[in-house]
Amino acid sequence: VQVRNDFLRDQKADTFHHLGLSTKMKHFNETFSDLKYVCFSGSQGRVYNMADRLLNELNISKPIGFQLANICKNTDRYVMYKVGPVLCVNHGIGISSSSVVLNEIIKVLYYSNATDVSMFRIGTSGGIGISAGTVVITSVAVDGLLRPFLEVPILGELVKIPSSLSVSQNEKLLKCGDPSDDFQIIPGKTMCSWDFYEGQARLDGARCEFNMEKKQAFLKKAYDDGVRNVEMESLTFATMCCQAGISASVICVTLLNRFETDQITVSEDCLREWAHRPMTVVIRHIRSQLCKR
Ligand code: R2B
Ligand code: URA
Repeated sequence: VQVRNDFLRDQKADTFHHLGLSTKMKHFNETFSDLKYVCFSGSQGRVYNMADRLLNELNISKPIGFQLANICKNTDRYVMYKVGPVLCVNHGIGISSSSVVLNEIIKVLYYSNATDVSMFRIGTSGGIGISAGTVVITSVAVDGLLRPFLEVPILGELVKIPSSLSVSQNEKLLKCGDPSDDFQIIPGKTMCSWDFYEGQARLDGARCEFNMEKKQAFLKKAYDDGVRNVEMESLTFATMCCQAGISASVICVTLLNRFETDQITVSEDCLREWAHRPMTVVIRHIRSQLCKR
């Protein structure tokens, strides 16, 4: 895992403010040096569910009475669980929150000399022109102008950060479907917006200055450009992991078809079941990769 920052090489210790961790903590290196996979999800609950499933589905040996422990217990910003070589962390909502946690996790992996690390964002999204419940593996993350890079103001100037996701890892994930699955796994571009409402062409925000025709025309333009879903963090993953030399994939279930509606009205049970779909695909992938190690 690489960092693009020469200042870090001379730094004696580093504090990860939002994780409630520091390199000075006892057992810091041992805790993280064997990590091979980091699975991110937006919410704390989904991260716990993923860790719990990994514990039961990966054949990880555990002492009787073992319980998952939150490594970030010194803060309530993020939660983090370690299951063998897999770390599960939540990233919150949006580019800002996911950028903060990715900066800190990449540094944690760098300081602890972790090698050959893969990262996954296991999330939810709005589908474009595909049935709700479909799992989309992001081929290219694009911004709200459908451009494949992240543009951020740094020192008073707009800087374009290139983005890229792992083609080979995506191919493997695409093959992780099972004939018994009642959902499809498809590749597609993902639009990463800065906002859930106007930024995603929604008509139901507290502010909306366009009409239905304009919304549909934009979604059609995105669809024609290959975009199949919209969410709020894929560009952070595609830029930060690419620059750190980490294979990254973004795999999201779609909760609605945006050509049809803006509101997410499926039942809670259905949402819960759908949220497990991308987890199932990633667990199958990790299991098959661990067998080869
Ligand atoms: C998908 O769902 C969240 C917004 O509801 C956001 O984190 C995202 O990318
Ligand atoms: N997450 C998003 O960002 N957009 C949606 O429409 C659904 C989930």
